[in-house]
Amino acid sequence: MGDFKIIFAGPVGSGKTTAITTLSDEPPVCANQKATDMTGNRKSETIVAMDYGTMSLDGREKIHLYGAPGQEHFDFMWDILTTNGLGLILLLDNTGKDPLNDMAFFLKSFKDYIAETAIAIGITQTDITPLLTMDAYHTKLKALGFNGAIFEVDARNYNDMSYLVQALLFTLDPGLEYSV
Ligand SMILES: Nc1nc2c(ncn2[C@@H]2O[C@H](COP(=O)(O)OP(=O)(O)OP(=O)(O)O)[C@@H](O)[C@H]2O)c(=O)[nH]1
Ligand SMILES: [Mg+2]
Repeated sequence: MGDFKIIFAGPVGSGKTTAITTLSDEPPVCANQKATDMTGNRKSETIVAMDYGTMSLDGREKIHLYGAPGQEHFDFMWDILTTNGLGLILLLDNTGKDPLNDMAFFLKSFKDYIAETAIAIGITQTDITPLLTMDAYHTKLKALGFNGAIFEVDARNYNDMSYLVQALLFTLDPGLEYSV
């Protein structure tokens, strides 16, 4: 079997870069990373329009982890990133202005991809303010006509994130047991 590819999406600050950093075996290539500028007189920081890391599945298969840039003006990247992907992990910031609306927006933006693959949703920052209950997210997800697992996660926590990846893989093939 070839390598797998999972896409992380979600609004600005929802934890995509953190999640990929937490999961990645190798130091990830991240957005907002300082790029060395040889000439020294151009801007010293550049935005890489995605995050990238890898993790191994069962110590064998490699999963490529891509973070779709949160800002909408990078949405042209989303199609490119999803090509041949295995599924989507949507991260939503529970302390955001309107996380349910964010959910609707990202489900709509990635609907073709989700229809072809699978989705698992992680609600981050619930340790800061548990504003919305998981029920509210489940109800919204159903109302929008989607199925998928939803978990409270801390993007900084390896177990939380690996559980979310496993939930996505399980949705794709309930017969398979992975140990990530
Ligand atoms: N308290 C808390 N902080 C979190 C959690 N998840 C992520 N963070 C923090 O939230 C901040 C934003 O996370 P990022 O990973 O940069 O978010 P992002 O989705 O990559 O944001 P953009 O790249 O701007 O779209 C970081 O400082 C993380 O450490 C969480 O569950 N709880
Ligand atoms: Mg980021």
